[in-house]
Amino acid sequence: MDSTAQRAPRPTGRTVAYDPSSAASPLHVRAAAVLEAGWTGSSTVPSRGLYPHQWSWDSAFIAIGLRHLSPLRAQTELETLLAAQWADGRIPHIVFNPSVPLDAYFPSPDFWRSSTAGHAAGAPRTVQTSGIVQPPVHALAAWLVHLADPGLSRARGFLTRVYPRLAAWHRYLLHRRDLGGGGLVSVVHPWEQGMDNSPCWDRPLSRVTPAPARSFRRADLAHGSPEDRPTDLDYGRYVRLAADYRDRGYADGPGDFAVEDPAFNALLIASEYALARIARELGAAASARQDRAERLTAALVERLWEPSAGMFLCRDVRAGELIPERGVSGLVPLLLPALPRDLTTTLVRTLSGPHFGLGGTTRLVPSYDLLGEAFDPHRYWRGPAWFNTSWLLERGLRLHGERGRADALRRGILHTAGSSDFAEYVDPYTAQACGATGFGWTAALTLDLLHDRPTGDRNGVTAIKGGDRG
Ligand code: 9WN
Repeated sequence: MDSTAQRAPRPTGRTVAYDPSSAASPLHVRAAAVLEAGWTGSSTVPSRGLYPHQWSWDSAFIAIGLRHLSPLRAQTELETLLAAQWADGRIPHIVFNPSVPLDAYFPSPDFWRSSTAGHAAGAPRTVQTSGIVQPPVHALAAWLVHLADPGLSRARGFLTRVYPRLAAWHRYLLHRRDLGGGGLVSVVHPWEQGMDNSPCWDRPLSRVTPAPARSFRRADLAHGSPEDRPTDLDYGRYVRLAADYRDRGYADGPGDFAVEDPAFNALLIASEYALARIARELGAAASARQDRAERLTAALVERLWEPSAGMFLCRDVRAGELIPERGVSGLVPLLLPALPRDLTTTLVRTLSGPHFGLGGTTRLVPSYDLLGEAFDPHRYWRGPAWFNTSWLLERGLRLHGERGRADALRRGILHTAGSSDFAEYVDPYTAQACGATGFGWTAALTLDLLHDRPTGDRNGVTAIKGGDRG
């Protein structure tokens, strides 16, 4: 039997026996071993070497997989992140582990200086964090984690505790980050959108004066080949943007970089649907959230859909125009239930056409246009395929009834996760592993797909479906 087709058994206990070195072990055992190795006692690192702290959207994806091994750990993962929330509602993109040496990752806590520079914005005093955010996958993750063991969740008051924090997070994004004035959220740094080095940022980033290379020391190059990582020039710009934001006390407003991104906003909408479900479960009114999710979907179409590209594009808010680059982010809204039918059909066609090649030249979804001038199959977010975006698109295909394509993508994800040793990302043509191996969300989302039943109710899909009003 194809090892990727196996179903993981229901977990029987908290710990999992494994042989981490054996590629012959079943896929779910190997995936569980990755998560076990990354667990710090209260959260999971994306990668012990390259990313040794807690990252925001990584933790959300990790919780989605971890719930199949230990619903308690998955709840804890999210609660640890939410404990570092700022008083203004933002969830920081990194929560630093104080026992990790400062030079293990750059920018380190002494760069962000959250508890002092972020004081006015309400940064926590006792934990050090970054001051920017990442995509809001958290409410979706919280709902899925709840569904894994509703009894435990209710007994621990999990949703009761996380709901107000998640609601404050969405309020922050919707009220403080509508920098374009059209109802959508803007990111103010490429790290916020999560696809750091995408060619979609090249144009807005070109207006940013880079920080001098000698003013900072990168830690990432100790772990990966420079050809696979962002250039020093790009890093200089990342550092400048983050330092300027910090020096403004992390106050939101006009800055050099503001982009409305389709994936960030689509994930917010999916999470609004999840918050509606959480509200309903807690006996609170949910219809306003459902309405908001539908209004946001309409704003997304209005502001970011580009018919001639057959997909969504990013909007450069400062320049007041769409950015003419096809990134995978522009396909992620396929995840949304209220997208007009003609748009979902077009998105599926674009996904399978020459720009992304799914089902033809590629097995996983490339992060950027195969035909784009800036395409590079190995460099960070400029072409390689990541597992989280492929997982999101697998969910989207399934949601819209594209079962054959969803099944093929699922097989591609599972096979590649195993063959690449749970790589951070892969060459979209050859599936050659790039970046770190034993990567957290790759293992977690593998587990999630292994647990998904071929027929019947799929939590991951129905959770983003919207559904009944309350
Ligand atoms: C900056 C942790 C993170 C992911 C991002 C990925 C990368 C960091 C970096 O690693 O970003 O946040 O140093 O490049 O691009 O998506 O969350 O895995």
